[in-house]
Amino acid sequence: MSTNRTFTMIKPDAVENGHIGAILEKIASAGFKIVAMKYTQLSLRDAQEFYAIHKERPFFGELVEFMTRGPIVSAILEKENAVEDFRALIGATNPAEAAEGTIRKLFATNIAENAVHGSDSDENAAIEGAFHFSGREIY
Ligand code: RTP
Ligand code: MG
Repeated sequence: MSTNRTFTMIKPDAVENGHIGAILEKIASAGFKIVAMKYTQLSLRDAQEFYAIHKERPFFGELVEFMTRGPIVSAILEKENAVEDFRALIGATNPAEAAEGTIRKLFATNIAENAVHGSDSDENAAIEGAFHFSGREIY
């Protein structure tokens, strides 16, 4: 994957609350092009592997339970400076600290159920995109 891509998930809370359309609209308006997308549900194993970096954190069990409790939308997005610009668009992990107009400020429930994921580096964007999509699913 080239460095102008990032990976995102619309998390179960945002799906449950009916925010898929509004979040995709924010993403498109910010200039991101969708190059892969699916509506899916993570298995326990998927979530444990995806968030393995957090496995020693106290919130790991809660995070895995949350991320597997319902469907998500996963996508690979393309734009110049994608990783950094997307993190700016989603806002801080804790929506209480997220800037006005950011996706988490608008749609997140709390620090744990925070509506969206965004890759934190080009390297992780490539790893996470490849975890969710085969080469044939990326356009
Ligand atoms: P993400 O990876 O989902 O884009 O979120 P992030 O970089 O902003 O935050 P990170 O530190 O990577 O945490 C991953 C996800 O774990 C949940 N979390 N819960 N209960 C808590 O204190 C807590 N802290 C983090 C959130 O769902 C967070 O996005
Ligand atoms: Mg993270």
